[in-house]
Parts: sequence; C-alpha cells; structure tokens
Amino acid sequence: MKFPTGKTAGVAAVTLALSLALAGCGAGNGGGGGGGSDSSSEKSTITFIPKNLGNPYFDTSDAGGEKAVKEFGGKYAQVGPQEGSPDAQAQYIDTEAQKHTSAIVMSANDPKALCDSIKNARDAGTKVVTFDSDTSPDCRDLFVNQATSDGIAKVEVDMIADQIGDAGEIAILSASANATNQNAWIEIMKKELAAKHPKIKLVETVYGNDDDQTSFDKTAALLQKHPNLKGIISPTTVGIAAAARYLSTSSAKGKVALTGLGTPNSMRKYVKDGTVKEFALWNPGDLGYLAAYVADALVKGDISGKEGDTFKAGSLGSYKVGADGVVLLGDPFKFNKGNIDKFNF
Ligand code: RAM
Repeated sequence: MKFPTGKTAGVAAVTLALSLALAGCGAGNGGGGGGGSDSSSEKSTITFIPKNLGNPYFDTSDAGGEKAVKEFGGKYAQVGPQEGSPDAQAQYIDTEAQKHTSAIVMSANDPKALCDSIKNARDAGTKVVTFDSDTSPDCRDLFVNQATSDGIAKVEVDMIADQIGDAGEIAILSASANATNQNAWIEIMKKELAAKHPKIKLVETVYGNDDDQTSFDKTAALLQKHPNLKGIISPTTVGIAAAARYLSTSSAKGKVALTGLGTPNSMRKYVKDGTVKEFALWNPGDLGYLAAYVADALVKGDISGKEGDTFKAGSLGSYKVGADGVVLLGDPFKFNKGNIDKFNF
C-alpha cells in the first residue's frame, strides 16, 4: 500500500511515525524525541483550535502538539468550540489575537468564513498555521496536510470498490457541510468514481456534523431511504464510528459495507465483530506534533513559509514547505483485522 506523495522526507517520516505507533510511543503518546530549538530562543505561546472539542481525533492530534511544544520549551494551550461551526471558532481566534499569542494551530470549519479573524490575528503578529482542514491558502501562513487529498480520496474509493465488488449504490456520510478537508476529498472521490468505477452509483451525501448522535441518525435514515445501498464511505472519524455502531446491531451488518477514515481505537470493536472490513487514517498525534513545530519555526523566523523552506520537526525529522504553503505529513494507512491491534490511538 503506497500513495505517491513526491516527498521523500514525508514518506520516511510516516514510516518512522508508524513504527513509533507500533511501538506504542508515537508523537502523541509521550515517546522520546528532542531536536527542538535552542533554549535561549524566545518562548513561543502556541494555541491549538480544533474543529470541535470532545472529538477523539483532535484529542490525539492536539496531544501530539502539546508534546512538541513541551520539547521546544514553548507554552501550549487548547481552546475551541463544542460544535464544529465556523462562527464558534472565529471568537477563539479573536481572543488569541488580543492576547498576542505567538501562533494559532487550527483545523478550519470553513475555507473562507474564518479569514477576517485570521487576518486580524496575523496583523497583530500571530502566526496562523492550519492543520487537518485548511482555509483558503491566502488566509493563513502555512497548512500542514495529513496526506495529499488525492491519496486520501483514492484510498477510500479503492476500499469501497473492493468491499462491494465494484458495483452498486453507495452513500457518503460526511462531517459538516462546509468542512474544507472533507469537501475536497468528496470532490475527488466523485471524479475517481466516475472515471474508474462506472458501476458504482453515489446516491446521496449526508452530513453528521462530526456529532455522534447526528451521524448515527443520518446512517439510519440512509439505510431506510436507500434499501439497495451496498456501502457507505464516511471520511470522518466521528461519522464512521457512529455509522459502525448503528450497523453493528442492525440487519444491515455484514451486508452494507462501511469504510472511510477512523481511529483504530474507536473502530477496533467493529472490525473484530465483522461490521467493518477495512478503513484508513494517518497518525493524528504526528500531525499535531508536526504542526506545532511548523508554528514554532515560523515564530522564531527559522522559516518564512515560502516554498523550499526546510526545518526540523523534532523526532519526525526534516520537512520542506511545498507549493501553496503546504507541509505534507505522509501517506494514509489502511487498518484491518490483521494489523489493528498494533495501534493505540
Ligand atoms: C474528523 C474531523 C477531521 C478529519 C477526520 C478524518 O475527526 O472531521 O477533520 O480529518 O475526521
């Protein structure tokens, strides 16, 4: 399983990250590391703003960020809304700007709606790094992408095609309707389906807003509305876990395939009971860890954010800024019965 990223360091990093996760000491899990900046440098205050609080994915990613911030001797904080909405997120950006926080690291609930707040923050001297879900590239300093959008979309389409015999009706259960990351992946999935899987028909895309109960209810509604449904792709960790929980006790268990993006800890049970065959993700702890180092490098002026800038991200090694101000973590990884017990996040 390999997805070309065109970035050797990223591939090396992901190999390292996965081996660390295998050993139970990934970036988010309190493993060793080092390689942070000189302690004589000015301390960075770095605040993480996830899409929403209480989402296990962001608990892990932000713990990775905290670990990195401790390594380079900065000050870490996490604030954010209960619901994954842009309005709720904007006020947290405004507050950090007023406090002259050195850098905000955020996963954006909307590509444009946060740009005014981000501009004010940057005018006030705060560096703004997006990770996981980007804004428009002109709003922020840098975006730390978990994997290429092409790679993420293709792995999901490949998995569903494989699981339903490359034919039949499928639906998508996404996060919030404006989420930059999910919308980018869905667009590519649609193209990929049309180009390579003519017998698969995408009948509907619904939005569970990264809320467990909403996602659960939307799954039930999808199955009721589309009696011939053969599969669901859920490109969100909250959505796929809620859909798996619904399927696991329904008559559709084992008949309607479910795949997408999930965390091994939230999906383990459903892989073992046969509800889910295979799904994918990256290591969210490493993503947060890398994003914190990116923020620190910007704050310290080690990089300006232009293409070709290089920096060291602690135990993950060296990275390079690519086109459009994007730093790439690596490739997505597929989890199934054969390997899921080796991961703990
Ligand atoms: C959810 C969030 C996040 C996404 C993962 C896969 O936790 O929507 O943005 O990257 O799923």
